[in-house]
Amino acid sequence: MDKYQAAFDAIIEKDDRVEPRDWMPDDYRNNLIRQISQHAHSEVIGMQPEGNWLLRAPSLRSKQVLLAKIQDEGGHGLYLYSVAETLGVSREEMIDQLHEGKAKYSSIFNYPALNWADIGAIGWLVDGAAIVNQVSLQRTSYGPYSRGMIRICKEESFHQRQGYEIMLHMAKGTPEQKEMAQDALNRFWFPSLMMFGPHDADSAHSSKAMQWKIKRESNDTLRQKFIDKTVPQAEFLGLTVPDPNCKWNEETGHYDHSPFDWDEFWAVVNGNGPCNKERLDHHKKAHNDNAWVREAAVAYAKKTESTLV
Ligand code: BYC
Repeated sequence: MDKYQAAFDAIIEKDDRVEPRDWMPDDYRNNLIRQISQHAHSEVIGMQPEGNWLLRAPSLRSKQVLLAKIQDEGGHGLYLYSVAETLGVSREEMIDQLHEGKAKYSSIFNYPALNWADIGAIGWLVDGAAIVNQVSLQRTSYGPYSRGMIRICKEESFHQRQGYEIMLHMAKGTPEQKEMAQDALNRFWFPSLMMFGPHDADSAHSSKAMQWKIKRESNDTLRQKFIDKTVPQAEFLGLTVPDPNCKWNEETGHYDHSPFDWDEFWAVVNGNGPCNKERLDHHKKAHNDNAWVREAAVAYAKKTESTLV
């Protein structure tokens, strides 16, 4: 084995972090670029369903809080694009791959946010699922990704509370508000569980990613953690998880669940969800409309550089 591979293996073995200056196998680098760029795209595309409700927030306070949350998501996208850039891919390339349909983003953002209760469900369930995944990724083997996750998780916990607060108000509000909260939970429950990806046996990248300690826990382990944390939160709200088989199992020490509709999952992942086209079209339009900002920034940087010389 050559000395570079041996040095890389030692870092992984010792649970140290791989840094951008370190030699790493091409497959490790490419797997990270794939996952981190998809993660970044998810943060940015994920601003759309919530952004749709900014001008219809029911109070000034809720509008301020939602605005802060959405800005955080944009910030997470920026940290993650920067992390991916340390692996030798440019932001332009990543955006092109998104626009060409070669890079994915989380399936959950292809579902519509139909009303204010959905904003609660997104913060509670979608950010809640993201936290479970991202807490695990704080220990990922690539240093810049791991450090980015630590900061992102701090912000995500505020997001989860923002959503849970909305759900609490609605679930304890009028019967109509409670019905809206229940309806939002009904629609977002299974799509949130599918954020964790396919079952372990069908997860193409998991085995290598776990070996390299990019992923520290499997898709199914994280999904189960999320279910176990979230069902009692639903009970506290007086709401019912839309799964008759979701019951505490004394033997396993976990909640059971029904099988998932993987046909729906793959349809959404492969571009045929309710909002895939809308989300991508919106991103492309914003990217093209704002090209002048990027051009101005580059021109300014060049001018500053020539003044300095
Ligand atoms: N949606 O081998 P697998 C947020 C793809 S945003 C779409 O298990 P892997 C927020 C997968 O990419 C935070 N595609 O893959 C923002 C692969 O396809 P490719 C979102 C999915 O990578 C705004 C194929 O299926 N969090 O919090 O080992 C507002 C096979 O899967 C999905 C992240 O992005 C999916 N759900 O594991 C509110 C977490 N699942 O690449 C909130 C970072 C799987 O071969 N990502 N696929 O074409 C990860 O942790 C991992 O990539 C996953 C999948 C666990 C998602």
